[in-house]
Amino acid sequence: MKKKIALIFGVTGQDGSYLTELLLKKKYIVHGVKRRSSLINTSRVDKFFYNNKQFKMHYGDVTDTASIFTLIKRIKPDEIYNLAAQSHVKVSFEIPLYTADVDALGSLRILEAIKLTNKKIKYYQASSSEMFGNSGKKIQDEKTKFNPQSVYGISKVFSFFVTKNYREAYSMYACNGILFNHESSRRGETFVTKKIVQGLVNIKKGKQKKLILGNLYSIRDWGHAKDFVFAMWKIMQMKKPDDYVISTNKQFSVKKFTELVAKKLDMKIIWKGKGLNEKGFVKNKEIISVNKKYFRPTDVNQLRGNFRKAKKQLKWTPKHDINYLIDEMLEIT
Ligand code: NAP
Ligand code: G4F
Repeated sequence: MKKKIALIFGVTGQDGSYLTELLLKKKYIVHGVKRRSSLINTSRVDKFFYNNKQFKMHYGDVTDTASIFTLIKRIKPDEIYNLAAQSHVKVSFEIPLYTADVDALGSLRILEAIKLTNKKIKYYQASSSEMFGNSGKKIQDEKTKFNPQSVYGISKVFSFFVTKNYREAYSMYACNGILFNHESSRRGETFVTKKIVQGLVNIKKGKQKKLILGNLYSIRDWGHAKDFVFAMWKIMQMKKPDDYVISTNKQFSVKKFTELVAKKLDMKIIWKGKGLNEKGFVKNKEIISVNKKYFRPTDVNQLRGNFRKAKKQLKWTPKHDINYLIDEMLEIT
């Protein structure tokens, strides 16, 4: 039987590396798109697939329409996963136009290339719970109204609707995974979970004095990236394309996540003070403080996803809980 061919935009990221691993196990030929950078930025994939003949990388960029067309024409993929994004919400306040170019128009460029090249190619869009923003609902699902709080979230809403529109207007297999936060040992260092794990491990080893955080009271629904890329693949194997919330339906504050990590490192945190003066002490030594530079002009207060539709239709449930997530992150930090 002919092997399926997948093309992944954003292959060098956290999800790109887990998805590559999954698709190679499923006997796909995987093509990944990497960006040119002055230092090597492919460590997440080189480490695992460098010598794998079923895996190939190509230069490209979702801001470069010609490279998208060229790759799709040359590779002739069965499935395209668009994971490419300026994925940091806080950074989207600092480089909003660039963020919109990549996160909103990038998706449209790929969809248009599919439409003009071969409408049978399936398309996955990496949509985000940031689209819900401050929705006013305690639990969010596919029917919850979007109220995004950043250019990142707004760009993802554009991509969500453009994906739905190409599905409806051109009968394309185009679908959205609305993924809630998912983490792993491969998570980028500036996202809060990785920053906390790395910071506390370094403090424990005496390599770092303090961990400086922003909004400790922000609440997220954190899953494991391994489970979430499996959901991406499942979404692409359905008879009909559709949109699905992927989450754990459990939520924790940034403060609670910090306490859970500290406990596993045998560090008991005593909190003192309030607001910007709140500090965390271990054995009377100040190890955590708050700085306004890590706050966003507008933040999403709380997220908790209802994955009932994915459970029913995709037969998907998350396999790993927050304890597994923290253990894995601690083991490989
Ligand atoms: P990530 O680690 O930041 O990876 C993003 C990927 O996009 C990287 O490979 C990056 O390349 C690439 N990229 C950035 N700009 C690009 C451009 N102009 N052209 C081509 N590629 C570009 O993010 P992730 O956590 O794996 O997330 C994957 C996708 O899911 C993203 O779209 C993100 O917005 C979305 N998402 C993530 C979560 C989550 O909690 N992780 C939740 C919901 C949705 P470099 O390596 O060169 O930077
Ligand atoms: O880890 P974060 O930066 O993730 P955020 O903003 O929720 O976005 C991530 O998840 C989205 C899905 O909901 C993805 F679409 C997106 O691509 C990305 O993967 O921040 C989580 C929370 C925020 O409320 C932030 O204000 O933690 C708070 N926080 C508190 N101190 C901090 C910090 N965030 C960061 N990055 N750094 C801090 O020091």
